[in-house]
Amino acid sequence: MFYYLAEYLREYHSIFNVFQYITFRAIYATVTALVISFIIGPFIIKKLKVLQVEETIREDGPPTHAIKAGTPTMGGTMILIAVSVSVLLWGNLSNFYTWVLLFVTIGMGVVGFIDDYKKVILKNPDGLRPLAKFSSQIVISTIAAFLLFYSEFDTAIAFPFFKGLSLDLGFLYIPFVVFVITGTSNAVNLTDGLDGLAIGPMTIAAGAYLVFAYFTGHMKFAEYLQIVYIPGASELAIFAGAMVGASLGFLWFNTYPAQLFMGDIGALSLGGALGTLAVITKHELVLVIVGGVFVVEALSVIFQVGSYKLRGKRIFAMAPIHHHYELKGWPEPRIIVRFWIISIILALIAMSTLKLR
Ligand code: 57M
Repeated sequence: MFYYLAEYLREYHSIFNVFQYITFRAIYATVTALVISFIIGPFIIKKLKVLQVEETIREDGPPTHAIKAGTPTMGGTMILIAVSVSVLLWGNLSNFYTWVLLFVTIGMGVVGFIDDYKKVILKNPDGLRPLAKFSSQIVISTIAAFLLFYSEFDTAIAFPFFKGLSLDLGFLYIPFVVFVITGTSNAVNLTDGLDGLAIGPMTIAAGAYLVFAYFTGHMKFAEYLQIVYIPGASELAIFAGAMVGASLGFLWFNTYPAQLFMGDIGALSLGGALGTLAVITKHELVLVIVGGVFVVEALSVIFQVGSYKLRGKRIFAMAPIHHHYELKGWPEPRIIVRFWIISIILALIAMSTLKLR
């Protein structure tokens, strides 16, 4: 909105030109989403308590979680509002990629909402059936993949660290995109099991993708860094900025001991958004590094289930891996902050791939 308003107002004063700059809008999209979260956070927490949208803690989990019973959940609503309003205010709404990203974020949010609604309001502990949940995620990411494919999006994937090495997947790019978006959405959901554990690495990853988006859509920087140039991708820096702001704002309330959980509505949508950002900025494989914490959490479940099925033995005391450390006796804040530290290191390594090629 401000982008268009400024286009009109700059006839009257050159100061309004500043609203055309992506860097300026990305910064203020971040600040706006943060301020929105601070303003609506307390109100949402109060409302969720009144409506009794509160977490029931599973009895087979780590015993330290029992005191978390009754914590308001579905705080992802706040994240979705903060991101969407900020993007609508600061984004250039003629940008096709912004709409693809909004579609995936809100679409995954709807799937998460149905799951949460069944669990929390209808008191059905199983929520949405796994097959229904998974197929809805596949449908959303397939639509996104087709939208990109038919907009003649580059179907080659670039390899970090190897200059000029890329692999054109052609039509196979569609299942690849579906895998990246659905996989990230689920990996973030699995990570969301301790206060601030998912939202910390999410803030850091969105920050890294803000940088990737800016460079990928900037012809000169893309040429200088020898990365794929995607015209229009810079605009996603505004979306990534809104994600950083909304995530920090949510962390304010979700930090240990949490006053609010994000629920599936938050985890699935943020994960979907991160996967889509990775696809459109052509930094899909780098996501394995940037989102290393999410990858390890998901792998711990895959290995645990695989090992149990094949050998009848567990690898971890409990999966996902954060539960393993809890059962080993690590205090919750220690696990959380150490995972954040690892995320920061991984994001720095990922960003170094811009030069190391
Ligand atoms: C969601 N949800 C949290 C909260 C959050 C296949 C299997 C590995 C699936 C996995 C699973 O169900 N994962 C998906 C995990 C839950 O958090 C809610 O869910 C939302 C995210 N979807 O926003 O609303 C609990 O996590 C804790 N929590 C916090 N702080 C937060 O900020 O403390 C969440 C957010 C909350 C709260 O206690 O209630 C969850 O963990 O359930 N299943 C598991 O993770 C289970 N693992 C397991 O069964 N492992 C097995 C096999 C299957 C691999 C094994 O190791 O042998 C564990 N989770 C629980 N109990 N709760 C273990 C048992």
